[in-house]
Amino acid sequence: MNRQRMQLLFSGIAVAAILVLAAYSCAPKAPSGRRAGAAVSDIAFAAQKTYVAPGDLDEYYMFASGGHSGQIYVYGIPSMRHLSTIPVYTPYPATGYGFDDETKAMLGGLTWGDVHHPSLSETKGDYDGRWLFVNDMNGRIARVDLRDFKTHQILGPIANVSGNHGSAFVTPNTEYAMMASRFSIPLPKGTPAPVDKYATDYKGVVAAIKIDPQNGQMSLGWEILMPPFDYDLGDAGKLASDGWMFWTSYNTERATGQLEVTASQRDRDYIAAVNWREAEKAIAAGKGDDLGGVKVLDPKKVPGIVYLMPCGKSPHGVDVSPDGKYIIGSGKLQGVTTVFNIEKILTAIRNRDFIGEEDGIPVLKYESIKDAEVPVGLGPLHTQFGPDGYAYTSLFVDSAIAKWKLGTWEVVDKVPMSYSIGHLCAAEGDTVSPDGKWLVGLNKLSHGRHLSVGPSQPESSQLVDISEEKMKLLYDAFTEPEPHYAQMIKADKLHPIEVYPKAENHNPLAIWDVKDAGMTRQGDQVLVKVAEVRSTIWPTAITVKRGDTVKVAITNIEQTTDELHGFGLLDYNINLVVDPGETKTVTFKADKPGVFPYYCTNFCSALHQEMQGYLVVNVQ
Ligand code: K7E
Ligand code: CUA
Repeated sequence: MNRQRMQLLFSGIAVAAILVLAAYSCAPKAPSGRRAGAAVSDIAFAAQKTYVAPGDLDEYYMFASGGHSGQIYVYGIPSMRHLSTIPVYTPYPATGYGFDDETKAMLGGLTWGDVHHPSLSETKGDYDGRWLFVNDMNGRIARVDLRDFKTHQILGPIANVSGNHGSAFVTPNTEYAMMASRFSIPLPKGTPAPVDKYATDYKGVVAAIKIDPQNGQMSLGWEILMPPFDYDLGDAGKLASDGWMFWTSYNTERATGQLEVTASQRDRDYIAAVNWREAEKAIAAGKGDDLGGVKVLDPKKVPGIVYLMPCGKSPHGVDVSPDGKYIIGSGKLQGVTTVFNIEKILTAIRNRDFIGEEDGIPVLKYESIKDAEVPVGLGPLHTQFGPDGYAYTSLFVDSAIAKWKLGTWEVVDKVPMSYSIGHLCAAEGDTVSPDGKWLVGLNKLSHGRHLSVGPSQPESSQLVDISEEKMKLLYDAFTEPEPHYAQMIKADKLHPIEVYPKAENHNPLAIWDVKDAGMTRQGDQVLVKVAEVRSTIWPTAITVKRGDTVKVAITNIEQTTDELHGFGLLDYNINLVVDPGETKTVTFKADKPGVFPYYCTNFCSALHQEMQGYLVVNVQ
């Protein structure tokens, strides 16, 4: 595209953005605080649809990314009530996460992460309710166990991956969770090279993280060396496309500098199609080279594992239809989304219908592999699916969701979003059997739709009813930054525990009788076994010497739902929360002499306030 056309396109986008801004800044508000314009019958309909009576339960869980807050937020759908925050990459004082020895070790000294894509584990392409995997930009993937809604493992930062945005998408039987580099760098990591050598000396990788089917434990599988593009989003093939993994990429110009200009020159970028089963075989056959301690396949030497599919300029999302037949990718500056057909892709590969190559990777012919360009509207980003052959595409620039039909490619409905939607999340909307019913738009702006809270405005999530032909906007909820992706699972697929059964606590430092609480010493190493039960912290006093290393192991000996106890030791910046039946440890150097109170931070009984004791640190 030449410069003039590009400027035209950008000014078109700017005009659209101004129109959107104008539309919402002028929207009048009724004096009651209720938005004017909505008919009472619409309000009554929406209220009835979303109302979950006191004591009643929601139908779905939605697990939403917390972006650079590093957390996962759990919502009930359709009420949109925030039920829980699952800390993953950032310490979270509310649950003591990142303060005890175990979670501190898991965080490895890093105190934030940028979470984008929660990925529920799947069996035969359907959510199975076992685990939730989630990426962090800093080359990591975490596993949350849905039995207790806690983070149990953080793997990484993984070698060679830089800027792990295209992650943590799982394959249909959770064989792998995938990763991809958004920011190509010279490899192995730690090798400096000037930025002007970007096109030749910088590389991206895609990485496959192996998942143990028994316990969800992750380990590094293998990687594939990729040209220095920015790999953005991925989705695993399923059914018709099982065994394939797709990633969008931008900056196939291999440009540096002001990327909004330099990386927008070509009319087409690529979707990389990776045959992960073939890659797995190649690794087993010893075809991987060691790079940074990882087995890495080079497509130049191992043909048949990667192909490039030309796609509209600077694509963002890529989404595979429930039957696996269609791969949908959108140039994010375009007015259409492209539908590729897996049969056509496989035929083109068989016929070697290539138009060139990039670092030894064949480039397929666009016209041979596409089925349709669907005129969804401006700025298509992400697509989700319903049970009836409908697809829902978010339109960032148009600030709307388009509903369209797979196969006929007809756009049948649009609903405006307030404002600037990124991802969207339909009920089980990226499985082999989507539920329909509910769709949540995850918007980047909320301006003017909530009581003002100053410059740091919340983001907005909007609930849309997709049970009928016409989509209906039902509800606004406001979220922490940054609502990238979310997934919605039927509530009855999860069976969380509410206490940790005593029989499962194998911590050697656990005690179950207050008589066993107390202190032992070996030189300057002090071990304190603590029992917490309504409404005492046993022992009620701990006396140590300055310079001692003190390890406190706290067991909450309750087996009653909701009876959490805390352990706050203010002056030493210690904050533990121990669930019923759980044992946690914290180790610290008693370097401040004096008397320091410790107390229970979780309101647990009428005498919660009495649940306290003293740490005495003697000078000698
Ligand atoms: Cu579109 Cu990181 Cu998936 Cu944000 S990403 S929207
Ligand atoms: Cu235990 Cu408050």
